[in-house]
Amino acid sequence: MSAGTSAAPRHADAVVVGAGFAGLYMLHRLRRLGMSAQVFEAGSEIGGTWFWNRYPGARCDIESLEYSYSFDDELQQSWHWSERYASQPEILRYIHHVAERFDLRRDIRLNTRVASAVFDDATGRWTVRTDAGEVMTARFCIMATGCLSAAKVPAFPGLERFGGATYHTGLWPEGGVDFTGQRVGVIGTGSSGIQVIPMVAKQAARLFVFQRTPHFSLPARNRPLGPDEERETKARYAGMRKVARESASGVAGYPVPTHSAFAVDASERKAAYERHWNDGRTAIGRVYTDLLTDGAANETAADFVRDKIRAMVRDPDVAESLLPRHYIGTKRVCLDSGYFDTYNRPNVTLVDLRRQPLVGFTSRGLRTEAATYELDAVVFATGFDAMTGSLLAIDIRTDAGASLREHWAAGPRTQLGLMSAGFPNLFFITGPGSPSVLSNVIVCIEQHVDWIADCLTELKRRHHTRIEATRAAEDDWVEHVNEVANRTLFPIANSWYMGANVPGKPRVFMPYVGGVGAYRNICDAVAVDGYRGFESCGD
Ligand code: N01
Repeated sequence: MSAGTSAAPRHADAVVVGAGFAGLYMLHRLRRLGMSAQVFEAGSEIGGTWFWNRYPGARCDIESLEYSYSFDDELQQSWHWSERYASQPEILRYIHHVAERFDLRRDIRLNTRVASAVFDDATGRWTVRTDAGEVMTARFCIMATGCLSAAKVPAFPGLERFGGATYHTGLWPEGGVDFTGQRVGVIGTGSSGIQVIPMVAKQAARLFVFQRTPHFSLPARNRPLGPDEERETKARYAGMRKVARESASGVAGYPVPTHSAFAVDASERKAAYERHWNDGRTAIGRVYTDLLTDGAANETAADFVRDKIRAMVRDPDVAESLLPRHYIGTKRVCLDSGYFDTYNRPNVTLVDLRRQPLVGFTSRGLRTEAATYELDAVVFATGFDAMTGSLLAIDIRTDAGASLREHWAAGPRTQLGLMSAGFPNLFFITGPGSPSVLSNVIVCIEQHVDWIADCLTELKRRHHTRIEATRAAEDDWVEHVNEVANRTLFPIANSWYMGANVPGKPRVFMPYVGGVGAYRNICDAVAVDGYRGFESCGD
């Protein structure tokens, strides 16, 4: 049946929404369970985040040898990474390689956005409708929609009047963009802005960076990956992956803190931060045990990085504007290649929106309370409706009248980030309430996919067809997620982790901050206890 027809629905054991890292591995596992599956992907190609975020400078902030699948040893031994931190094109090539290697494409429908998913209690099946009108039913519906895939352009006054070109980093045109000779504005200085700004600066005639909140960023110290380093890492891959799975962040190479920042004197602290700075990783918040729980401890690291920024930016006034004020690590720490040095270029101007708030667009550019800026193009590096945006964009409901949008109206509610009470056989991969975005997400994806696959195997063993989170377990988990977050400095920051970047979004800390290894143990214990907090039955 072709998309766009109103022919009879097709049927599969499972529908998977999204063909990024999560959807591809889920499909592979479903096949190995002998289940039929259909993956729907809105993009014109597979890759998820790494398909959409193809802006110049896009690069992973976790080392390539760790930011990759671990489920197949031959795959991890045979794939060659060329750089310490892989660029977006290289990661996309890897994803394509995986799809070919495991023959995944034949069950993936591209250019197809899922519009709704409705659970029918009588049949125990989900009916999934695409925006082209195709209908498919499946026993299980698995959301592999990604945590950062609903790109967000704020409602800037006058945007519709602007005659120049506009781009969002998370929806970058496939053919690329040539800014040569242009006057370009970039709005946003989070991870995406910090990566794209140095690249645009090299090409454009003039670049104006419109910054509302400065972010902490550390030098990536990216470099080609030497053959010895690659060989040596691959020789100990099994052990390294195990350490990553049991670690707090899903990264084997991150430091494991052993004592408070105040257990050592200021010069020793500075030396430790200096080593970290020179090392080129983002995990500065993991140097001491209390950096993310104690404001005074945190300030020792934050001040260290602020001093580095002052030293890198020649104009002291510009440097002052670039100094972040939040606790370091409570918003994602960025990893950059020449970001702060970009402000020393004669063709780059920082527009500090805290000093001159943005009024809006004119037909020819942007206006602040202090000046107007004529621009040929504007890049929105303004982020995403994170964690819930792509899920709630789909109308997910049951025929008994439950709606996920209503259920999550005051913030996402899940049991372990995997399921939501009232929505049988609906799974989330790296859903809210799981470590996901606070970690090496591929480690979390593999853990969730494996957990779901084991759960489906257990259902089959029980001759059951339905599983659902209980309301009591969901309530307990939501309370636990909040309680653990409230022991840290995270909820203080106006971050997208808190939903603070989307007007009207409930202010709730969405990921689970208890650590990847600890979380895995909880999920495993739940399964060993006969899927405690879930109820299963036959039709
Ligand atoms: O988005 P962000 P992102 N007027 O939300 C500004 C991952 N990622 O796409 O902070 C003016 O962090 C906003 O300002 P403020 C990573 O997890 C990873 O950069 O709201 N400015 C902020 O500066 C990351 O955390 C990689 O005051 C406005 C920026 O836009 C996540 O994706 C690379 C505004 C948005 O920053 C999201 O990063 C890229 C307005 N109305 C992304 N609205 C790597 O692996 C928003 N802003 C390296």
